[in-house]
Amino acid sequence: MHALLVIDVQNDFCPGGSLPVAGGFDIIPVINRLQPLFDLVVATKDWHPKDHSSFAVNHGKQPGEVIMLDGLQQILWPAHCVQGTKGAEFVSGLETTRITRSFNKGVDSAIDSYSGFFDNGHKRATGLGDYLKQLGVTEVSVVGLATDYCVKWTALDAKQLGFDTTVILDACRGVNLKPGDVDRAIEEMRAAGITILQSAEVLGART
Ligand code: VGL
Ligand code: ZN
Repeated sequence: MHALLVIDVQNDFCPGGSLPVAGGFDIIPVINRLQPLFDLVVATKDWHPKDHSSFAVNHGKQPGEVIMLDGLQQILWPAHCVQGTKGAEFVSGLETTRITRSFNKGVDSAIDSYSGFFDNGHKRATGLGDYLKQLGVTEVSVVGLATDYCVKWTALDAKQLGFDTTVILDACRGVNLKPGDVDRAIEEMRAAGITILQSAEVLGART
């Protein structure tokens, strides 16, 4: 069983949103084209309470500043993906009928959660890992937003959990808070044994 993991394809991460990732909309048709090739499609949503500790405004600070939070370095972000808001909804062009389940992350005000599997302290699981294992998934391909945060940490955790893990690069876009962040994320994933592909390679190999 090979699952496609669609990470955080939400309005706030696309142009016009509060934490826009350049080119975010460009990945939507790519993800839609990929979906039918997989046995299972599962999504995640960044799903923060309004008082979330990753929001700069909740500390009277500016986005981009870094603070220590319960022993972990935390980048402060503009408020984004607040539960129940338009910004937290899937981008409207995303095909959602094949998505069997969506897992919410970042729901605890006290800790951030870049990975779709665990919070940043690896203290609490979202349920995604158990769900995939119960269904007999052995391989995952990761797509979505953002390459250098939630895609990267989801892929690294997937690999660590024993899934054969691929990231389909042109079905992802990154924040690049610092120039080169996306390139460094790709190298980090490769070094961890994650396969990096382009969608054409996946579509070509399977159709
Ligand atoms: C993300 C920053 C803050 C992401 C989520 O989905 O990559 N990035 N929250
Ligand atoms: Zn977030």
